[in-house]
Amino acid sequence: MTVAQPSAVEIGLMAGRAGYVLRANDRGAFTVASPTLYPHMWSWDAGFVALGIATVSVPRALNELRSLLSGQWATGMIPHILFHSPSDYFPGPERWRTQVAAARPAGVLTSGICQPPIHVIALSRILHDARRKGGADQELAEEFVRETFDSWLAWHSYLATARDPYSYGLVEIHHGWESGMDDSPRWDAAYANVRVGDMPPFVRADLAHVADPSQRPTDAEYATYLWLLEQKVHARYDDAVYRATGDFVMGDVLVSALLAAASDLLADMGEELGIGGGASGGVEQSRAIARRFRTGVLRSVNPETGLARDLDLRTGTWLDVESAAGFAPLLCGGDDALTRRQRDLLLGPRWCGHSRLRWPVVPSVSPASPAFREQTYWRGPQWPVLNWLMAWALNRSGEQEAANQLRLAGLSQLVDCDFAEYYQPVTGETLGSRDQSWTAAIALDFLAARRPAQRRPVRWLTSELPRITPTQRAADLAARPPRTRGPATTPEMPRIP
Ligand code: 2M8
Repeated sequence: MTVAQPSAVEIGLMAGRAGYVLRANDRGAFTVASPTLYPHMWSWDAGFVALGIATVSVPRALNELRSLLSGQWATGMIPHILFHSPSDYFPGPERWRTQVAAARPAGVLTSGICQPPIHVIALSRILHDARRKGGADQELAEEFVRETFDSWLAWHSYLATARDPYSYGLVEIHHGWESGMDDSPRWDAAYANVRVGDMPPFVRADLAHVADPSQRPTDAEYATYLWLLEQKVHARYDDAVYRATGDFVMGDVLVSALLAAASDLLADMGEELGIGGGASGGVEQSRAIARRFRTGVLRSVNPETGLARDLDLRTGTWLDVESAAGFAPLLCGGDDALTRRQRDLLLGPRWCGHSRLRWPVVPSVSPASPAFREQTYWRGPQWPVLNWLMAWALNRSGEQEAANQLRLAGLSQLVDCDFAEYYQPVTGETLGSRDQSWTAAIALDFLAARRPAQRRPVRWLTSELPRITPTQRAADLAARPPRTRGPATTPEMPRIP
């Protein structure tokens, strides 16, 4: 498929507007995930945000991660939301009631579950940037790694122990929100067995921020999410108690692959900086975590489809769904033949090369799958951060050409500068929230186009992109449907206890 590449002017505008979005979403020490729909700090969003900010300011990027760590629980868990100020977001801290948990942090309100461990991947990229810049940035970044090494290790160790008590090599998640892919068909079979019990009534706030409710999970799905939240509260956020009593216990391949990759990177940084040494030191622990979860991910692959599978740990059933999480082995590596097979599959006609796609970038679910839905959240739409992850993984495995293909197509998708939460894969329409921080952040990262030798300036990038004729560009723009936007709202301020 030929993709119309952005012009030099469009690229300049994109960089400026992405920087503006991150600046506007900056609340001082942290960045909100989006201005209205997600007015707090989300865990994996913060990782992407930090690596995007690092292209502009290393100190501010490090502060983002420092701020996230202020919410770390005594167990090592990094919670999925840090609530810094009141908002209309639901479920807020009143619903999470984390005061029942002994391990909660002091001084900041948080949710009681976690999200994919992307943070050390971001940190290693920030360190990479800082070293290129040298001087004060390099010193700051290296000092930050020394200062926080044990916190990241505690986070990874939490996932490797409390969330994999039987050493399966798959991180156990207790809520679909922990996968980051809330309503993905990955969880349909498991959710179908959940019977929602008695719980306090609720009013959803999210639907007020999108143009069309079909872009978000259904009410029934939301009730299930809140029911699992109640079960976590009843278990006092004790993982072992929840495991025995909760309705949703899944081995998540994507989380596991990210844990493996992040643990390797943590060990690399520890070695480079001479920290975490010794036989029982952090470097060795990190390598062991990486090995275990890489093995778990590789073991989950269905030999027929070539995709990794989640495991329902309550029933022992593999979950065969054609979601982007199936490419988990690309992220953690470990089997070169499989990496090549997954590269071809990802770029081929069931995925990025599917004939119906507006942009050849990673869809959340294969358009060839019966589970595919064009505009429903994690059931098919394209999430730029997923495309970034796959491009990052391909690059790391030495598949530069494939990585660059995803990067250039990803940049073309973002050329309207909406920086939407996600994209309708067939029409290219922007969906969900606009000015989403992580989308702006990965645009900056893609524009910075780090290469192994040296970081290239944006000027270089424009010469790499083939020019398009005005006629072709006009035809592309005319082919797009008109954009719809959510109503503007003035939320009431609820009380944070
Ligand atoms: C979405 O999740 C939140 C719940 O955590 C929501 O729907 O309210 C997901 O896309 C998640 O992956 C993301 O981190 C979050 C904020 O962008 O929004």
